[in-house]
This record gives sequence, C-alpha cells and structure tokens, in this order.
Amino acid sequence: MSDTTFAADIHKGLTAPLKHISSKYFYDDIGSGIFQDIMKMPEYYPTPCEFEILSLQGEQIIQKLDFQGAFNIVEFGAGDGIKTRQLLKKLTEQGADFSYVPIDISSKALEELEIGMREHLPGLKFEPMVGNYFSMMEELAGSTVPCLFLFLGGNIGNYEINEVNALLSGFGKNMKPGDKLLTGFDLQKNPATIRCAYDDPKGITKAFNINLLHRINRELGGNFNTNQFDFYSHYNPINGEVRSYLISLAPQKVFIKENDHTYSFERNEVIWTELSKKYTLSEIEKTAENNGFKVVEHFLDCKHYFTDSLWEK
Ligand code: AVJ
Repeated sequence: MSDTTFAADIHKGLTAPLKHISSKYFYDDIGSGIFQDIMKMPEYYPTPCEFEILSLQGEQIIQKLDFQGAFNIVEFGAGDGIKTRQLLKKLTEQGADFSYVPIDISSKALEELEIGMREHLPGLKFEPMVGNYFSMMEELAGSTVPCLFLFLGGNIGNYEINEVNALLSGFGKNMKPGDKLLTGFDLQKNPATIRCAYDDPKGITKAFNINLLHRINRELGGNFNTNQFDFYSHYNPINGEVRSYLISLAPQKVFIKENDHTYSFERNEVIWTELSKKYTLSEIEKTAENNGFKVVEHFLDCKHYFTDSLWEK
C-alpha cells in the first residue's frame, strides 16, 4: 500500500460529516504487535475459541471436504498462522496431498509465516502468493486442483453487509464447483462478554485505536496530541454490531503535513474506527445463500461463541 493511498483515505475520512479511519490501518508493525497483545487478553475470547475448533474438529472438517487426490488450501490473511497450523497438522498426519497457499499483500508477513510453518511442519508444501485476494484467485482459477479457501479469525466482522456480499460473491466467482470456503464468524452471545472483549480494563484496545493517530503522526507528519483523545466502544445486542470510536476531548486542530491540511475537531466529536459484527447462525446461512453458496456445516467451539462455517460453491 502506498503512502498516497493512506494519506488520501485519511483526508477523506477526516473531512466526512462523520469522521472515520478504516480499521485496515490498525495493522502497521506497532499495531500488529498490539493486536498480538489483544489476542493474549483473557477477555478476548475469539482466538482461543477458533483455536479449539481447528484443534479438536480438524478431522470432521477434513471429512466434509470430499476432495479426491491433490488439493490446495488457500488462505486469505493468515496472520501468525498458529490456528491454521492445527488444521494443517491434522491433514499432514493423515497423509493428505495438499499445498498450502497463503495470500497476503505483505511479503514480509509471508516470510515470517513461512518461518513458523517450516519449524512446526517441515514437510509442508508452502507456496505463498503476494498480492490482493481477487487477482491471486484469478491466477489460481486456471488450475484444476480443488481448493479449500480459508478466511479465518472473524475478519469478515470488520465489513459492512454490502462489503461482505461483494467480498463473498467475489470469492464465489473465482471458485470452481465443489471448491469449499471456511469462514470464521464471531457469534452473538451475552452482550457483557462481547463488551469486555472490545473494551478491556487494561486499555490495550484503547492503545490499539490510539495507535492510528500515532501512525498518522509517524507516516504522514501529523501532529495529533494523543492525550486529547479517548476511546469508546459500544456493543448493540439488537443488531450484533460492536462499533469503536476515538473521541476528541477538546476543541482542537490537527495539521497533517502530507496532506497540507488542518483538520478541526469539536469537543466530544467522534472518529469511527471499527465495526466488529457478531452474527447469528441464521444470518450466516442467509449470507451464504445470498452469495450463491451452500452451507455444508457450522463448526462451533464448546461454548458456542464462534463458528468456522464451511460452505460449498
Ligand atoms: C482481527 C478483525 C478479528 O474485530 O475482533 C480486536 C480486531 N479489534 N479488538 C476483531 C480487533 C478490537 C479483530 N479482528
């Protein structure tokens, strides 16, 4: 991603009637480090829940794939790969003939992923692709090998419903009949459990959000005084949406050198930073159907907090 896109996105977001910074900008090196800390928090349940699903139900998932001969496992946004590794380990033990194809726009992320994978699964056929999801899928579409696509971690929760449909139908267009898609969805549950996961007592999630402002200062020559911003996160159990915000604590002006522009904030004005949508199983089924998929099975953790949902094209 070039800095000009970042600068232009920030300009657009900070001049909109409801100010907005996209959650995709959380993940610079520092933000990725803070996200690692979030995943270790006792309140942040999605990571251990999905880990449990992939560790304990790998065999059941594999059974449902119904692939003959060699196949590909193509992963979108693998992160550290620890959860995926649980599934790959099961497949390796069963002697399955597959290649693991992680797709990421960051070659550095893929290099780090490869180190971890090679250490734990030395025989793994690791065939990374650097680029965006759709162009890499187009490249793969030429092959006749069946594919299991992975979109894990509940990343889908960051997308608005129109974006979810665009993404999933786009995946579907590049899938062959019989190809499968395994997507992680965080499920609706006791609202207090969700609230604690997104507004933790140690302020790690706050630091994750405030880092957006530090990042603008670092990369775009901004002069945000981060002490003048607070963090607010709200879960609405009616629609399943966690929405997170930065709050301006005072009337203030911030200059961003790269944009040669001064942005004004009123006292208590909000900058929306993230949507983390929680689903019901029936919403997931409707979403699958609306985008031309058939649900094969939902794999849930024992607390029913999270599902990896297996769909067929
Ligand atoms: C990486 C998008 C799954 O929404 O739960 C964690 C990011 N944001 N805490 C999520 C996140 C605040 C996370 N995802």
